[in-house]
Amino acid sequence: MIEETKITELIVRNAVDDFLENLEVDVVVAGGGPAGLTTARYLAKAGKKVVLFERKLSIGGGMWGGGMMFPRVVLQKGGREILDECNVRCKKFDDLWIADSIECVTKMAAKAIDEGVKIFNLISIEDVLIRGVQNNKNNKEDIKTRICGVVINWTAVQMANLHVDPLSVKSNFVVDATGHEASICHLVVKKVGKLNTKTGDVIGERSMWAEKAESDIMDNTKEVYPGLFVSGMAANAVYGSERMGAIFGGMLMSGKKVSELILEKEKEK
Ligand code: 48F
Repeated sequence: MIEETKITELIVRNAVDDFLENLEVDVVVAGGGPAGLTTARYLAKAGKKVVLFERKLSIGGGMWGGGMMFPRVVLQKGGREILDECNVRCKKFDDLWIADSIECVTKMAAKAIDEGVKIFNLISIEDVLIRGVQNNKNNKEDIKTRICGVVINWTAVQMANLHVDPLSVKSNFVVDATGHEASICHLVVKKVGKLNTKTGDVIGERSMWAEKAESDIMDNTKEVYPGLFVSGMAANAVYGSERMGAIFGGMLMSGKKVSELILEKEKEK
């Protein structure tokens, strides 16, 4: 017999257990687009406990729509190699590859989940946790502020503009993979302090120049505030580089790079 209340109980208990298991993690990834999914996958593969929060109902960000809703994305060699690991089929044209954007999102997400990434959808990061930590072992007075987690709420609460207090998740690192918006960096500037950009602010992305944008993104992928890294389009938006349109290699390679930077930092600890 199928009892409605049993269905309810199973759903609520299971979801709450999952939530409680992820209150303290190694890395929080903000945003489930191509950069966030790649960052999260590599970190989980390296054995880190990773939780990814996606504001929308579906993960995949701007990848589903390909270029102007033609469901294809273009990649260079480095991006294609990353997609190969997710078994996405790519066709070669000279020194570029093309892939089906729907196949990309579904297979990248499946691979990330298989590696152990915990994805929560319909949750928005609306603030960060910040603490003072001792910068120098020998000097108790030398304190620097550091991001050490996120403040979250249901997206539906935000959309309805309801006055409902949020909850928090602690992490060693946070990755802003929120795309063009760079929403975590914006809120850090507003509430916490200056980023390590030329102006201390989110500089904002420039007009389209695919080649330059794809090369700049690798330099822009870094720690932008203690404990906070940027990955994907957010990196170019924060440091004032160009956008690239429907070529996605940079998103994937940036995602991979940020995972390597975080793993190096973890070793230093
Ligand atoms: O926008 P998005 O796909 O960013 P990305 O991974 O890739 C960029 C490309 O899609 C494309 C491009 C390629 O040339 O330029 O635009 O850098 O994915 C960002 C995700 O973050 C979510 C948002 O819904 C999207 O799915 N997001 C944004 N703000 C928040 C968030 C937030 N505050 N909390 C949780 N998720």
